[in-house]
Amino acid sequence: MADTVVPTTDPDTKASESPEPRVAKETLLSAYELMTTAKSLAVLYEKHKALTAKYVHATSRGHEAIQLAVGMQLKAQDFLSAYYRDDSILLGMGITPYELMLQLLAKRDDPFSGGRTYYSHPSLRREGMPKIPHQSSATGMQAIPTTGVAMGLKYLEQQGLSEDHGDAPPVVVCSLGDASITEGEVSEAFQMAVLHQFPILYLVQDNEWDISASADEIRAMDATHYAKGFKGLEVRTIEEGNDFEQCYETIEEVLELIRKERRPFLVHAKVPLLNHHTSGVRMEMYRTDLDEHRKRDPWPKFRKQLLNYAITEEELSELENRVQEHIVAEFERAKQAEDPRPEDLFTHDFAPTPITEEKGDRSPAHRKESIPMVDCALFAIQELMTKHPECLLYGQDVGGRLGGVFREAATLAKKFGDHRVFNTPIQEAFIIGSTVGMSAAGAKPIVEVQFADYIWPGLTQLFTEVSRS
Ligand SMILES: Cc1ncc(C[n+]2csc(CCOP(=O)(O)OP(=O)(O)O)c2C)c(N)n1
Ligand SMILES: [Mg+2]
Repeated sequence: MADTVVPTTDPDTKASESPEPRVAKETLLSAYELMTTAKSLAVLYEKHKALTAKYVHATSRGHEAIQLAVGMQLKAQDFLSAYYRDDSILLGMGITPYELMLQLLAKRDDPFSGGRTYYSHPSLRREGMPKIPHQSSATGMQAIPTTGVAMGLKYLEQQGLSEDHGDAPPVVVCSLGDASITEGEVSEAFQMAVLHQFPILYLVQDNEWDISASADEIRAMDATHYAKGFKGLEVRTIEEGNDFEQCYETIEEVLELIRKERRPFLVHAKVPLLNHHTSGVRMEMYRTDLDEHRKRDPWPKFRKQLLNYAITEEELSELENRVQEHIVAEFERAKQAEDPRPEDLFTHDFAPTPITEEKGDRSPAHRKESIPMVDCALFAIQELMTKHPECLLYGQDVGGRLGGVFREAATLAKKFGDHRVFNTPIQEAFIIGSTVGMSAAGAKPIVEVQFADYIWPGLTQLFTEVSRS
């Protein structure tokens, strides 16, 4: 590969003394192929920037090792919230370079959005792959809906309503940048995840940058220290988030624990940022630390490790050439792919509703007395909860002790149990935004915000996440 210094085998290591890899060799070779692909995509997009920079995009360059470690270990039953820099997670779970390019170039066949969203803004419901609910590009906001997915999974498990996946029940991965976790919404999500012990992994990729603002300007602590305030959130810090084997082993251990013990984890991986923030915010404008970050490039590090494991130079060069030829050919193909048609504006709009006409009588003759509105709401919720075991109610003070400040949930907790009707902390953003994830997991949440005035702290979730889900 022309743009990289290729390290050679450690001269002190003879073939007969090659150390044994800690991760299976086939896995390492697949990961190397994917890492080479991710790196080559970034180089290719840069080479063709006159075209590609018309479409805003960020690449995973520098973050590949930790992302592949996650993507390669997700299962079809899992859920993922990918960040805009996570093209290596997508490659790791089986999305092809051609599919990524279709999104980059806003083509009609972009599998995520039919050409509507930026590169690496995925949403996916495909047989055999983890599900990715649609989310906005407002940083940190995804923590709430994604934690809602884990809350939904846990609820369905408690009620005996979940699908049987044997010893590998689903997990949820919520990917975040180091700067995004200062958003208040992230703290609401962490609070609920630890309070109720949800099966979720918060993956924080720490490159110490927030566009052009450096870590020391924008936060008093890193993710590892921040997480310490959330009792019950177990943390793994990966100092060398550029080391594939270390990342793979840590993620393997953590995912297994979450699958088994159904509780939240945070993995904090320290990584270099080797490409532009995005195609429009270019590194040469403000980065003075590039030489230091380049020393931590995961690609040459991985290559060197493979040579030490007695994989030959010829094998690696052959693989690299194959990848290079493939992505160049796929780029030509993607450029020729069809653009969206004008009429596509009206596709993927709203799901068709089965309810198209009003039935029944709003003023039945036999009903003489009027019923107070609050009772109507109570009876309606009761009816829904009786009919649908996947239906639950949460909000402030709706739990069994009071049953709502207007007694609008009186009797419900007694009838349906404390797992189906419960109090939340004072966090309207979580109450509203979590419904997105709950629904994606298959639950039917009904939530309450106590007074109209208190809806404002949750309105962002309504606009950024609920409206786009
Ligand atoms: C709510 C919101 N505010 C601001 C932005 C603009 N923005 C886009 S990326 C970014 C930096 C995020 O940094 P980090 O989370 O560390 O991710 P990195 O790009 O470093 O991988 C910002 C501020 C946004 N997308 N959403
Ligand atoms: Mg960052």
